[in-house]
Amino acid sequence: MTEKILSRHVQEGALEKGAEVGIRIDHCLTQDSTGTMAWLEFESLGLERIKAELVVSYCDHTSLGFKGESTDDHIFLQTIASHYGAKFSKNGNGVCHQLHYERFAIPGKTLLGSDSHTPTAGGLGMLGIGAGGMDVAVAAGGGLFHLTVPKVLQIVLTGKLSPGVAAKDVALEILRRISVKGGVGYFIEFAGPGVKSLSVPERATITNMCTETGATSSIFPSDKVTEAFAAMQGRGGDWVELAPDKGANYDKTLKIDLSKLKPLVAMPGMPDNVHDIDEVVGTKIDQVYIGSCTNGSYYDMKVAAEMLKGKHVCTEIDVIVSPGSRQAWEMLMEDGSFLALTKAGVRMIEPGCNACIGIGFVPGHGHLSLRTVNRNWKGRGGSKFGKIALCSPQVAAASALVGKIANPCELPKVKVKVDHLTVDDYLILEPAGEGMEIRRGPNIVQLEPQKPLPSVLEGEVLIKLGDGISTDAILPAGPLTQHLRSNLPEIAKFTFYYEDKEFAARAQEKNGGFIVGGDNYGQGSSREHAALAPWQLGIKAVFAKSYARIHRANLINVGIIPFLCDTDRLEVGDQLHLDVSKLSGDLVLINKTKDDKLKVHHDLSQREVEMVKAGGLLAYTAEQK
Ligand code: MIC
Ligand code: SF4
Repeated sequence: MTEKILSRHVQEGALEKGAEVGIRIDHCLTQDSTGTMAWLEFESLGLERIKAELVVSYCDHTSLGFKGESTDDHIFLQTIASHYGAKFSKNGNGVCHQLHYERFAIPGKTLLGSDSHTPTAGGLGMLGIGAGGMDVAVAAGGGLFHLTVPKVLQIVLTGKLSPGVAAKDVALEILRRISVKGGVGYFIEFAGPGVKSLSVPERATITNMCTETGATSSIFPSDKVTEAFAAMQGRGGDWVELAPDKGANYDKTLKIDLSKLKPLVAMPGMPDNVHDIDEVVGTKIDQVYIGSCTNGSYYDMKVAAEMLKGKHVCTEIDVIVSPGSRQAWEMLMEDGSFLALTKAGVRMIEPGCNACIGIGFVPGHGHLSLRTVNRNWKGRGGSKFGKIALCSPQVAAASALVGKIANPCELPKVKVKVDHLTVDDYLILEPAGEGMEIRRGPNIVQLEPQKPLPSVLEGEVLIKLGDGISTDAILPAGPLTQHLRSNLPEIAKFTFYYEDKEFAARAQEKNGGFIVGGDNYGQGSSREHAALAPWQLGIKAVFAKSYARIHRANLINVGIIPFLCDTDRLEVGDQLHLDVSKLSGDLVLINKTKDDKLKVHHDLSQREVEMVKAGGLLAYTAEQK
């Protein structure tokens, strides 16, 4: 399926595994925390209008507008989208990924989003890829998106989920088996007789969370189930079939028997810290949060409502429900679930990202919050000290009743069938066109121009980190920074805030320097601020053992070379010297402090080498004109 889609979109390079190709992008999406930068970058391209078939600017991450700066960001996003010809989804309408598969996704087409969970659209058979804002800006302007052609991992599903077991458990099972690194360099394709037992929202839960394996994208076939879902969305005409050819080859295959799965929980730390429910049942919790782009569908909410109807949640904890879209929100009102949840003691919050990135409901000291979201690493919920565990809406609802992790399979079965959906696009605005004045608050700060790479990089190692450093560790989201996403000089002050509060000040004082990471450096979000902020602080290069795909691309886009090397011999304070006048083959890194020489290399393509030499993607794109 992915080969078919790529072959219809490839415009540059040969479609061979491991080779770099440039593909045409049909749809683009931006959201409010990465979108302001993406749109400023789009503006700097000097185009009159967007050129991709459809671009939607969504507001969802800071929809509650708890700071005036975020409100200014929203107005900027609304007016700039309208000016350049993009649709705009207003605050309160829901989370970009859920909205995109509900209202816009088309099987077989490509979607590039400035958010790592863009593969959610794969639940409807669309090839969604997460990228940094600069890549999305270029694609929105009709430019190609470049990627290394991944291998394909086929996951064959058989059987059917048992009552109490959910699509989320499939996602957690995949993470348990292949880990947060197991998808790196792969597209994941779902196949097998079990596929037809899963609805589109259930499939979208799985593709959403395959992001956590490091996969470039993941996709389900587009079949009769997809067709019925598109028809319920009033978009029957958008449906096309998508299936693999008989005898198609895969690089790897994994089998999951849905009927054998049990409820699972990813305990704090990493999304692959997965446990059988039996191992963690009875663990005391302090909060339950049901929502996010992983589990925000009407079906998910309705299941929770049916489980809590006529009962009360435990008053020792807080229970919050935030549907993923206004469609789900309205339907919960129409069918009485909203009232049932409210009477059960649940706090209902408007559709949006909300607690998922720590906008509200930040867990307290030593607290454990049980959530249906997709990420649970340190700092994710908006504080360093609160912990997050991941589970299905079924586990969350069962646990909400007793204030402890509980097994939904031990409760009476609930059956939910969705046979109609309410469509309401009132908060999706059509563009007005060039006449629209772009309104910018003082927080919208234009990026400084990208400067060509010097021939020598010199400076000090400013920080040394372990394996699996997430973009949340590099640049935390949540209440600290969320309102500063459009203001790079200000947000840069929070770089590595939870790892080392003095980092930004030290980097500024020393006029930049180097970062040393471990394995899978930069895993997690597409947030290009995690590359832009170090760039703003004068970081000259990163040395690590391996990089997560999107962060690697973001570093290159801002002109920072992600070097590969054995980092064991590098320490904080080491003075380094690296001649980068020739970027071919191995380079010799001179450690002046230790009087040591270290071989370093990079895996940049020729195009990427040209890009870093120019100073980054924007400078390179300007040079190409
Ligand atoms: C996330 O879930 O980490 C985010 C917040 O949606 C990010 C985007 C961002 O940093 O704004 C993502 O997934 O890319
Ligand atoms: Fe929003 Fe959370 Fe989804 Fe990111 S993972 S898009 S913060 S709901």
